[in-house]
Amino acid sequence: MQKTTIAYIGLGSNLSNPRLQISKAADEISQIKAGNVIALSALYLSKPMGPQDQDDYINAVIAIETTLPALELLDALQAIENAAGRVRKDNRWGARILDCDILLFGNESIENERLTVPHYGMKIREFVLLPLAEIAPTLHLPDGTSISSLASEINSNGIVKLSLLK
Ligand code: A4P
Ligand code: MG
Repeated sequence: MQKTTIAYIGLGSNLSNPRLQISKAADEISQIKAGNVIALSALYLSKPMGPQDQDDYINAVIAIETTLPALELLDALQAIENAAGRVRKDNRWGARILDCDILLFGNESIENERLTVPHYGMKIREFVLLPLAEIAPTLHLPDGTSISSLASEINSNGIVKLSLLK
């Protein structure tokens, strides 16, 4: 039997109708072969981290169960980013149509030229921790840190959990 891994993916967008971009991305992720979506957080409206001359972001976290190895999952996510029209620019943390980051891949720690998992910024980003704690309150990082404790301690920086009607 093939190995199945639960992966958590952070989604972010602040261009070209961000709410639509995130719902489309979730839909496309559900169609990745060798994977099933097991949870999707609410959408969160967050202040931009990085340059402030850009719009607020919509963020969410999706959990999938997959038999793909991590690098193949990254390939699939980058194809989804590219299909959404993502243009990679040099401005660090600048505006983007769609960003799909692998936050966690099972309990693995991965470090190679294409992939760092757990994602390097996840412990200090409210727009990752709050949606992640919403769908996986009992989850721990490979180093044993509890996601719920990180989420309860982080400065929320004005993040708003959106209801379906808003
Ligand atoms: N890469 C390494 N590890 C990973 C991983 N765990 N998941 C490599 C995904 N990719 C990973 O990514 C650059 C390279 O990182 C990839 O080719 C992959 O091999 P990218 O998506 O092209 O570049 P990026 O996302 O612009 O870079 P960076 O530094 O990862 O940006 P971040 O950290 O993703 O931040 N503010 C709010 N409120 N919400 C946001 O979502 N996002 C950013 C981007 C800035 N400000 C934000 C938000
Ligand atoms: Mg990225």
